[in-house]
Amino acid sequence: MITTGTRAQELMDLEDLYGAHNYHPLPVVLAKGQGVYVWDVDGKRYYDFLSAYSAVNQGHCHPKIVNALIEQAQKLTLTSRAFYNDCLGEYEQFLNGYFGYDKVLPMNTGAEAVETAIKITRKWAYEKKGIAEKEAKIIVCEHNFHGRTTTIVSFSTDPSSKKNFGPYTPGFETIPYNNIAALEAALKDPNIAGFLIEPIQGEAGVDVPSDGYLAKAYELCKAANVLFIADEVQTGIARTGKLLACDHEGVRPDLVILGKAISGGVYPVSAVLADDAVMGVIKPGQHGSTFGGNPLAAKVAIAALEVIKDEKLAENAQRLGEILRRELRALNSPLIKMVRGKGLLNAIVLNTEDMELGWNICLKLRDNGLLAKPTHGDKIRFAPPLVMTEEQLHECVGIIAKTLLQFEK
Ligand code: IF1
Repeated sequence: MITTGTRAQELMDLEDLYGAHNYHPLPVVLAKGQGVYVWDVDGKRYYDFLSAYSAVNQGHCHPKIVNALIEQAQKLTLTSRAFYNDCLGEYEQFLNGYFGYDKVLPMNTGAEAVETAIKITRKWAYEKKGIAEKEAKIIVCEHNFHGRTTTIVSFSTDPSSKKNFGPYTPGFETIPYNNIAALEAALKDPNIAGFLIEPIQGEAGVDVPSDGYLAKAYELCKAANVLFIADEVQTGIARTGKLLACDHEGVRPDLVILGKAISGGVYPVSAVLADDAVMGVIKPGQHGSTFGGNPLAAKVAIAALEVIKDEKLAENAQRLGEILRRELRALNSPLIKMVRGKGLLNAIVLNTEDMELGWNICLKLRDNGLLAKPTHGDKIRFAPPLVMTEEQLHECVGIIAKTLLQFEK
């Protein structure tokens, strides 16, 4: 039964009545986005401190990216890869020049790109490393989040992501995150083909590994002839203060998985980057996707990546992230156990046993004009668009401070 009353309530009721209940959104109904702001259906403005989980690093509806979409949409949107088109080759050249790889395999969603990287790694294992067919294994980390397909949830350690989606895809070994000894031990298995890792674990609550962990892990993988596969879907595209999070440690992954902000949140675009020695295992007809690398995606992604460099968004994320963490720590709120993050990918860990507190604080942040989302009950992610100014950041810290005070006994 659709309840009458506010427009917002009507729209929430429609989702409840006609949509699968695969999400539990914060009760706010958004209708407009521009830069660091979003507006709800009643015209109330909020700071967006989630950035669609780091997909709108360039800010909502960035005019350069939207214009690229509109212009191409009036020419040619989709050809499929059955034919060539006048956008893909130039996009591939641009992307490889931008990130410094030989080849890109274009896909659409982050999970598709992760699945693509898994397929490439397995094929490389059999055809280049010489592992016996069907014996290849990929090391993953506890508390990983790489998407929601059945193969990806097969190696999730989160019961709610995994339960009752079996039977599970075999061929994955799980080790603790940020633990070199565990990786060293796992790499002794001659059937290991790759190590799939988030440079910072986002969904786990912005778990930043120790300095040097990525570099040491990369070194161990190289010594064991194992592919280092960086899932930069959430940490990439300047979010952590460098173009890629691996850049903080000078690590050049064998495979880079990109998504989200590669399109500035304007269109689903993802990609896997690798050099010829790895990407060369994929032959015509062995992998693909109807929309992968379509003209719209190509033009939107070029514009979105140009914005990152033109507006120096990595540098801004680096500078503002340091200010944000410093200011949050300076609040000395009894509710904050820890402030952690890199660039503008941050989270506070709450000092609480109450797994509802994160949600309740986010409801109050919403009332106070800032949108954020809790993860795992006691962590709240703070990840605004990278176009934020220092003045806006200070205003947001004020909103957070005011809100936390409303919960302090
Ligand atoms: C949801 C989480 C974040 C990702 C990494 C691959 C993917 C993601 C490191 C898959 C996607 C999204 C999925 C979205 C919410 C969000 C999320 F909370 F689910 F885990 F960011 F932390 N690798 N993350 O973070 O990319 O297929 O979604 O394009 O599922 O609710 P996708």
